[in-house]
Amino acid sequence: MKSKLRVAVVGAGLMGADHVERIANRIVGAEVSAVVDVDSERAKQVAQKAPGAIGVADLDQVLAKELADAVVIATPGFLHEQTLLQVLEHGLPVLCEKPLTPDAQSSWRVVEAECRLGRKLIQVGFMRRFDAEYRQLRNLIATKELGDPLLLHFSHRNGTTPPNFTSQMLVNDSVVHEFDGIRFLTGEEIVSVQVRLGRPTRHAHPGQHDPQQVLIETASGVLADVEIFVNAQFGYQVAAQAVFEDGIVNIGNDGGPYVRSAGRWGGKVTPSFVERFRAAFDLELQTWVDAARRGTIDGPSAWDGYATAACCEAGVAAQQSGEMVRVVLKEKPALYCDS
Ligand code: ISE
Repeated sequence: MKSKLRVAVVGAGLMGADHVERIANRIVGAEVSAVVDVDSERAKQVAQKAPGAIGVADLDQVLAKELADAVVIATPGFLHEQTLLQVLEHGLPVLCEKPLTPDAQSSWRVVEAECRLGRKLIQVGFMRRFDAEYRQLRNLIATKELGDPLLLHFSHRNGTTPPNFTSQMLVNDSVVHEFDGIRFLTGEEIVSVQVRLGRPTRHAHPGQHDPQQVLIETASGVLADVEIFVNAQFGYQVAAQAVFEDGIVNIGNDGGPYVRSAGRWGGKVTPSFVERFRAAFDLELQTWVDAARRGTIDGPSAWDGYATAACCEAGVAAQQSGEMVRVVLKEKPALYCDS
């Protein structure tokens, strides 16, 4: 095994820079060898966070010179397919931030390319699977300690969104996490999605409907509802309540110190997903690095990326029609049947 996995991080925006800092400071067995961004100045600036890393505008240069053993993709979703196929051609392990690609058809092309290769190299960045409480809830479902799960209630609240955050993005960019989360927690595929648009907040941007209520059903009939509210003002919150035959489980409650001071009591709300999921991101990256050094992945696969892309497509169609839309998946290739 190599002493350190040399990682090229593609995309030097918020998530890319966060991963560079994480790999440089907290991940064992890996180092950032290159930061790639069309804006080469920005790439160079972010590369300064990681000793020895170069900043360049083109991934080709890095791959041709064999400067990386693995790749993290943190560019906007519409750029993922091309980069994924390019990295697969070089046979390198890759951690691709969600979404795998923006639609089911392109995600399926990625799945097919990986199947032709015959081994799993793509892990998708669904970090909630690495959150301690998500894992505990999944375990409670798997062991049937509280009987069968019947209902899942999710709250997904962001403080604010930029003006270009469209109504479709509430599903594609935000609820994509609950689609994967439900699949992860229950071990089942999602079969239908419906979206209800009620009274919007005055804080919504023009053309953006916020909040939305997304109703979801799994193959065995578990019913889930997601409140997605992306201009909730107060800060960030991702929480869930699972209703079982023999009990109720809540996760994602505010944690941290409970302070009494100046005539008030309480704690702090996390401002964004970066802080809320810092530990999950760390574990996700460490798990991916450990697996990549063995030439494999250990987390959500390209199939999971494809299945959630199909749910998002159904979700956007449901937003537009107001109807319940069925999620139809292609047959799961043998490569993914162990997960
Ligand atoms: C963002 O892209 C994320 O991935 C966050 O986890 C999610 O809470 C947010 O709504 C998305 O915009």
